Formats: sequence, structure tokens, C-alpha cells
Amino acid sequence: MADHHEQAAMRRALEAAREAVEKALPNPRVGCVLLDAHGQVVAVGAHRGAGTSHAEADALARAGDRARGTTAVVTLEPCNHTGRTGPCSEALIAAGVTRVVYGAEDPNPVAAGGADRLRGAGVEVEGGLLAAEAERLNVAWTHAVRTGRPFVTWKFAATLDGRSAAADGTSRWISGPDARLDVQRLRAACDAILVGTGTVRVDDPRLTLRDDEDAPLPYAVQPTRVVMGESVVPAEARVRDDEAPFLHLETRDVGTALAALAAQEIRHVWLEGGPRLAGAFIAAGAVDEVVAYLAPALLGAGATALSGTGIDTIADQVRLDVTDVARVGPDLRLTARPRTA
Ligand code: AOF
Ligand code: ZN
Repeated sequence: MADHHEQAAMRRALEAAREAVEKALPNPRVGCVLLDAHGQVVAVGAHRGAGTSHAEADALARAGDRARGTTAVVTLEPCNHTGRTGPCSEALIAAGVTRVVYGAEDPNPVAAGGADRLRGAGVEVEGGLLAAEAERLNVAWTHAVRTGRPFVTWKFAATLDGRSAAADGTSRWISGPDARLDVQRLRAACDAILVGTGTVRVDDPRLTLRDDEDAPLPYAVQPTRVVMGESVVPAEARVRDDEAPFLHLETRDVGTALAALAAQEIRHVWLEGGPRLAGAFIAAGAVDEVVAYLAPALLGAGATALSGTGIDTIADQVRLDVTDVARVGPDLRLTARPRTA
């Protein structure tokens, strides 16, 4: 059983993972704390993104010789593969770590097996400490690695009576400036922003992360701008500028698009814009999370956020469970997940 030093160390490792980076995609966020025989912290490490040291390697490097005889407390099962870096299981063994306590199991079949490898080398291993919290660090990554398809968050804005545009087609500023900033923050956690070719033609959006002065956010890794659909994306479209990567998926099939994104190591897609595109994703059962900005306003007529779902009777409705409700300036933000059972 993990003692109270190890439990505190796991909370510290979770915090280290969170503080190190907003996102490490396509990799998970991971934190690691090394404890000496008295339960005192020897070193704290974290992972900062693909190609950089894994959290365990980071902590071991900081500890140097003092790593010998320590307990490693890691938010994720140590990896057992040579990917962009070497296997952490071996690095822990070589450094003389004698006990490993980890949070979530590694869902990645390529990397898994670290726990067994460590046990085989005589290291005491215990898994599952604060596992639910450790998984919450990497909800989208865990889903994407388990299913082989990116986690899709669909965002829309609507009035209280469910209109996303007025009858004459105008749709600007349904939600207020606070909501627009909030969207930037949530977009930053994703690694792709997806719209349809129709949205590009009509709105010519940039789909970059920008501050309130309209400058691109310098610290954030800009998500890939993905445009889906068979029509051309004009050479002068702003999504093609060089402020962020751009990808055109010339397909209308949701499954084909998701497979292409997965092949590019895209784990978390932020789906925006286009009621028909959103409808196709809902119809395909490919929306994993809905973020709705509801403005306290009424229109009475006009387009809704979804079309072409093929749902025409109450028995076929898509039921969701609300996971969060927040006030964002004058608007409400509702987060929900489709019911699985
Ligand atoms: C991380 N950071 O701290 C740990 C990871 O190919 P690589 O080297 O980028 O390895 C990525 C995989 O390694 C990742 O999918 C996960 O299964 C495992 N553990 N990854 O990026 C870390 N501990
Ligand atoms: Zn590793």
C-alpha cells in the first residue's frame, strides 16, 4: 500500500504534469517525483511534449546519483519501448530505483509492459494510485490511444431558443467577448481545429489562437487547421497562411477523416462551424464531447447548430450527460458527453 508520503508525492506529480505544459499532444502529460527512504522529495520531473524527456527521465536527470534507492511516483505506468526516447523502465532500473508507484495504466500497446519489466528486475511495483485523477490529465489522449480515433469536442453557440443564426443568415456575436476568449483557451488544449469547406468559403476564418489584441498567442502550440470537404480551399484562404499548420481532408466521410487525422497523430479535434458537418459527426456517433455557449437571447427563427443528422423521431434523440456548467460573462457554457449505455 502506498503510504502518505507517496500519496502526497502523487498529488505533486499530477501538479507537475499540469504545470509543465498546457498540452503535450500527441503525447500524454506525465509527472514524476522521486522519494528517498524517509519519504523526502529528491527530484520532481515532468514531460513537456513529444521528443522531449519522459517525466521519469527528467526526474532521474535532476536527481543524478541521488536517484539510487529512491521510490519513483509516476502519474502514468512507465513506458517499456524505444520511441522518440528510450524505455523509462530500463532507465529506472539502471538508476537503482527500488520501488515504483504509478497512477494510470499505459493504454498504448506499443509502450505498455513497463510494470512487468520492472518487477522482473526485482523492483517493487504498485499501480492505480489516484488513477482516476491521472486519467483526467489526459482524457483525449487516453481515448485516442484506446480507440485509434481522435477525441472530438464539438463546440457551438446558440441563443436560448437554440438558434445559431438569424433568419437572414447573420450569425456574428451570438455569444459575448468572454465566451470568445474562453473558446481560445479551450482550443489551445486541442491539436486540431476542424471546419468544413463551406465555412471557409463563407467566413474565411483564420482558426488560430489569438489574444484579445488579435495577435497570435506566442506561447501556445497552434493546433493544425483542418478543412474537410471535397470543394477546393482557395489559395488565398486565411486558413492557409503560415501562422499554423494547415490540412485539407478531401472527403465527406467522417470515418475516413478521423482515420486520416489519427494517422497524423492528432488526438483531440475541436470541431467548429458548419451545421451540416456537425450533423454528419453526430450521425456517425463521432462526437465525444459537446461544448455549448448559450446566450441569453431569443431569435424565434433561424438555423440551428445541427442539420442532416437523420434523426426524426424522439426515440432516436442523442442523449447527453452534463459534466460541467459555467457562467462565462453574460453567457452560459454547458459541457456534456453522449451517454454510452
Ligand atoms: C510521454 N511522456 O513522460 C511518458 C510517456 O514515442 P515517445 O518516446 O514519444 O513515447 C510516447 C509514449 O510513451 C506515450 O504514448 C506513452 O505510452 C509512453 N509514456 N510518454 O510522452 C512520458 N511516461
Ligand atoms: Zn517513458
